[in-house]
Amino acid sequence: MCIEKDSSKKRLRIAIQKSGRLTDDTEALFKNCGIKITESRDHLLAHAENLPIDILRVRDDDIPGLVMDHVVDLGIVGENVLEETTMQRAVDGLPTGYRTLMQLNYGDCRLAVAIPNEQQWHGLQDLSGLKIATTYPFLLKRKLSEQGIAFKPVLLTGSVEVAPRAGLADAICDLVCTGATLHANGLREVETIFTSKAVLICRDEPLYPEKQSIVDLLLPRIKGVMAARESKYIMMNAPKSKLAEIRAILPGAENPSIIELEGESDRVALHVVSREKLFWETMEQLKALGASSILVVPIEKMLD
Ligand code: PRT
Ligand code: ZN
Repeated sequence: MCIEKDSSKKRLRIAIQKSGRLTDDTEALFKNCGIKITESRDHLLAHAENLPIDILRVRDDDIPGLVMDHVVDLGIVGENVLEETTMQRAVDGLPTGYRTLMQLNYGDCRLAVAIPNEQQWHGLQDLSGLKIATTYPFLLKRKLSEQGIAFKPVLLTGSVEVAPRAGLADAICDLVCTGATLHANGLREVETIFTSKAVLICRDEPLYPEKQSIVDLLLPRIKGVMAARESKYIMMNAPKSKLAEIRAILPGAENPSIIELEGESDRVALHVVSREKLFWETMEQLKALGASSILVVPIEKMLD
């Protein structure tokens, strides 16, 4: 009992989605942050080998509540689920406190209203009095009541996109990523209700110092992993006379390193980290300015 209590003070507990759209990216993020977990995904509770971190694998819908009820210290969940659950819990009189530590660079989607292709659309007012199938009644209600629109929610936790064809609803409000699901079901997207990404959240009370120090270690690592994913290391040889023009077209680049090229007085090597994607068009512009041997290399880790 004593040991259990002690370890709950020292080991940081993080809830993540057990199996779903956030799982691969979350597991990859942890791996790139140097968190070593050998236990398979079937384990509800996994212990990191090299850091005092325990991972709790659960359904995404349970993650906000686990953080708000102080069962875990941190959680990774989509903002859509977080906002919806917060509103539901407020109505149920349950605790709703949490802190967002960081928005992450995956899990992108939008909650959107879609209607059958053949139905006309003039604006949100068209939804007045309609039956709308959704898993997110609170987010939808918040948006529509801002416009003074009353609707009839049809609560579905899955297969929302078949509701109009099945005669259960006139429209739907569901998560969309590529839009392929809507298209395949004869629906068209007409209004975005909420845009979402995965977020790292923390319980709203101070953590034990041991746990806080792990969070302090983890946050710069997560930032570093995300920055690395979005950055590229660019190398090229270029004429000295064009350096200013070349630097001007490199997106989000910091000061480059300029290196002498042996045996060449008018050309140098230029190395730079670019914080944005480098498109073919930019590479072609660089080439037109006289750059050669242009290399764009992925970065694995980054610490500012
Ligand atoms: O079992 P568990 O409850 O944990 O998982 P789940 O089935 O409830 O959630 P899951 O794994 O589908 O999604 C987890 C989170 O990923 C969501 O809460 C969002 O934050 C995020 N996310 C990102 C998405 C999508 N993209 C997404 N496209 N969640 C769901 N979808 C579904 C959508 O509901 C629709 O059925 O994908 C379909 C549409 O995709 P497109 O690409 O055809 O538009
Ligand atoms: Zn879910």
